[in-house]
Amino acid sequence: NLSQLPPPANSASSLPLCPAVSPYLVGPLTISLHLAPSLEIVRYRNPLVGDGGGYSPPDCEARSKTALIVPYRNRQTHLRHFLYHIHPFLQRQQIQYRIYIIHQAGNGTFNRAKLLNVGVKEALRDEQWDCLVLHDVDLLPENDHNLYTCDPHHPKHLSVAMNKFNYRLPYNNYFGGVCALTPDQYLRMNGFPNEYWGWGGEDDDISARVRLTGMTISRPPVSVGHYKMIKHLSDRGNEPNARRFDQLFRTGRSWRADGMNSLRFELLTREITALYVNVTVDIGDRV
Ligand code: BGN
Repeated sequence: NLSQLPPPANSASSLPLCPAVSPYLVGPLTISLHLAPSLEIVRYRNPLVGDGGGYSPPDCEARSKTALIVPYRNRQTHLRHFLYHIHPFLQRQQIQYRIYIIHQAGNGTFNRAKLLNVGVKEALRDEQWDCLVLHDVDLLPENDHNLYTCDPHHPKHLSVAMNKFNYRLPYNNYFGGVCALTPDQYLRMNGFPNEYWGWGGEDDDISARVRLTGMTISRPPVSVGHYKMIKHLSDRGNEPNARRFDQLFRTGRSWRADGMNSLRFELLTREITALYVNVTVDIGDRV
């Protein structure tokens, strides 16, 4: 049965706890985007990655169990770059992890935040993850001191310095790109909004939810939170969402009714591939 995942190898082990700081971290990374590596090459380079893109450190018990959730449609070369880069990056951090690629079926308008809700729901069916990292497929972390673990006291924004914004935060409440929340933090804000179809605003809505539920954002230092965005043209099916200004204006009134508690979707397939779990989902379209 393809939807049944075996437990990660060391989940109930008697191994010693991994060190507080992984000895494998190297700091700043140089990323080459010359040719997108094939999935075979990525597999070959990551022999310890198990089915569904899962990994546990072989010689110590991880301090964090992280699910990486990536909204996706029609970005094959990005996905190959992403997997090639992210698997070794996460292994150097000595965390236990699995990667979920949440693929929006059909040609309807893209909906990043709703796909993230689906991903969280599907990931939490497998395992009691203690950290959810919500990740755009076109962003590659450039420093492995940027830990893919959660801050139990604050939702964490990881992509604080992206090349496309000249390695600075574009504005104070920016929460787009990559963030890390515990399941508790995530559920406290009723997850993410389901009604932002197309580009823009959904990350600002999520950021508003953080404040509306009495939390504040934590961030790594700018020098550590560097990301390279893979260049691309704007996508068909992800045109700017003209309603985003109105929607954002109403978040304070809508967040309790729009989110995890109103999430509806049809799971089409859930496939365990060698490097990730592929969840293909029909999330409908803007009404
Ligand atoms: C903002 C967008 C974000 C986007 C960042 C960076 C909106 C809402 C209306 C103010 N927000 O302006 O979604 O991530 O730019 O590109 O468009």
